[in-house]
Amino acid sequence: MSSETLANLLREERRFEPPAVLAANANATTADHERAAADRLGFWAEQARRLSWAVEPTETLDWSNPPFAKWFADGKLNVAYNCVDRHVENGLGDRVAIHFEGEPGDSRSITYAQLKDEVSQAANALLELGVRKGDRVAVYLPMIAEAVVAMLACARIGATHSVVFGGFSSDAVASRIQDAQAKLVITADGGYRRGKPSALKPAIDEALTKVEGVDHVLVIRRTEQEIPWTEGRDVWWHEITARQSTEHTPEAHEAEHPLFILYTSGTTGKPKGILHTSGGYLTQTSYTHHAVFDLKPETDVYWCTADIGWVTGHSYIVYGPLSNGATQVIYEGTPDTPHQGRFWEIVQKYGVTILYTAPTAIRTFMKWGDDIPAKFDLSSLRVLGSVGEPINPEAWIWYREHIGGGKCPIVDTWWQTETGAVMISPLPGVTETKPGSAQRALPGIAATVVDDEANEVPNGSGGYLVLTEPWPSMLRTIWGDDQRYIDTYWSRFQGRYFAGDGAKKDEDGDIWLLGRVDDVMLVSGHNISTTEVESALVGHPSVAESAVVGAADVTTGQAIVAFVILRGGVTESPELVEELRAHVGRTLGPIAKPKQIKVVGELPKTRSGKIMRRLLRDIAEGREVGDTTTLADSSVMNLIQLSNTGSR
Ligand code: 6R9
Repeated sequence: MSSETLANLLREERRFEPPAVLAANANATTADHERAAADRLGFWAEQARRLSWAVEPTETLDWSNPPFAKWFADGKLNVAYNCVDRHVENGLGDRVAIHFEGEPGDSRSITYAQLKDEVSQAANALLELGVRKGDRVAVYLPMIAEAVVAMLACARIGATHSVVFGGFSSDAVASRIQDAQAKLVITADGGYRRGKPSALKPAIDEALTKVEGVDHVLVIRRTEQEIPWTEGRDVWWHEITARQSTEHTPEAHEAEHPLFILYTSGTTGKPKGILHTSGGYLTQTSYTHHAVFDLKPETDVYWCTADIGWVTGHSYIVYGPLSNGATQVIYEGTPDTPHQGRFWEIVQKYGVTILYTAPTAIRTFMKWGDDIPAKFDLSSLRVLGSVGEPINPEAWIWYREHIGGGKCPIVDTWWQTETGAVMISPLPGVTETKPGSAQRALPGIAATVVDDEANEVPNGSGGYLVLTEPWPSMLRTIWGDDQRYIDTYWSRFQGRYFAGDGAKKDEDGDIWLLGRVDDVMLVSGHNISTTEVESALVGHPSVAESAVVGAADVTTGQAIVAFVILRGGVTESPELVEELRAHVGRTLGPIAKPKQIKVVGELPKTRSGKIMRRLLRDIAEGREVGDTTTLADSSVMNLIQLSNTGSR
């Protein structure tokens, strides 16, 4: 990286006041930031009291051996008890925990009392299969309610789960099973995707030809398709759970007991097993879910559209919402099956009040057209969330108008697998929002932007996002590799956590995320963020989505190459491409004008919706395309390469 930090090109002046009705009764208040700033550890000790502890912690943070943190170390609790049993004990057993909606249209509502029985039976089944506290269990499932039950059953007995995206290849599953030395795998025959059953178990069978140490495969029946079966190793979930008691006494585990490992692919090298532990993680997911989404568990219906295999599914489907006694929707399938209004039909059916989704989904809905959500009653919605990528101002405005009816605050939540919970976000009822900005570190969190020399940048400048104090839900290490944990996160800027994202502070000191530092382009000596150029392109009425990369260029070092998807009804022409280049020039300045613009039908994305710019760079530089194993749909690259041969 050159010594010049990220350019600050985008000007976005729109502002939205918090709605008065919401502000009057919001969970978060303007005083929270000040209170936490005055006594950060006291603030977190107070938040820890949201939970039920078998042994109350007397210690908040032990940072005597940085960067290895211990939070609430002398406390003991059971995470599953906190997410399920205590609500039943508090008389809320009849409250719906999960409204499950299958892709084919089957549905099932599960109360907290039923969830307690199912989690207890699953915990007893794991014990019968020889799983013990400290063992690792791999979970490879579709988006069904049993995925939640499986994770909570592990947490209950102190087994550490490692959820792998259903849809990752058998090689990806094998390497993750091996790295964590999982003893048991929980999978399903298959799940429904795009209108048909899609098999899962064969990938596990293949993975298990490559790794050792897995005693049993526990198989949930979902699609009833034919699957291979290994006698003695494979066990049907419905058979083993049916014979278990619905009683299971939860043991209290140490606050620092490993709760889960979740692998992030990163751009290079072996996947990193991000380790999260129990007490601090649950404290911060619980608090942030309460404050950031303004959850009122008695009346809200919450829906996070993430997959369980992404950290968002862990923190904001399982642990945050359930620890708060929320009622939530879980949807198995794709947003366009059987029609493009499926999400809005679900919002209408359940009266969803809080919706949490990703910019990639929002841009897809924009592309499909305003008339689709307009056919449904979305008036129940009151808070909208975004996560996974920077949200372009135009997508933000579209979300607000066409989904939120112009009345819902949008919380643009910045965080990572590594941070475990939301770190930077507006607070509904408190923050005056700015389209495209995650704005401010949450109470109890310390974030800033620094330059190459680790100096904090002044307002109005860009640089690297860092976290300057430990936080309760921080990763504790990379599974089995403490040195890599130190090198990756704590070495670039001494004593500070380096997130790997570029960011800028605006004139008010609010934070705008600019994308991964690895994706930043260096054009004629200027660092330019992919996010800002993409936002400018999506700001043009003809463009639905875009991805921008820097390709090697003899004169400018790197040249900006943009891939764009046009909105429905717009046709490609050389004039349009010229107009788009001019539009970026007008919006951001001549330096940011793309040298080339390629019109494509799809963009390569991971299962959590992140654009894999690395692959587009391969195309832009005429290289063979690299590793595509974490793509949601690997055929996309062939399509882009084909459409590319025709362009200049
Ligand atoms: C939760 C999650 C982490 C990376 C992160 C950043 C990007 C996530 C964002 C955002 C801008 C937001 N990211 N939320 N960028 N604004 N609101 O996505 O975790 O899959 O580990 O990805 O995602 O680049 O560093 P994970």
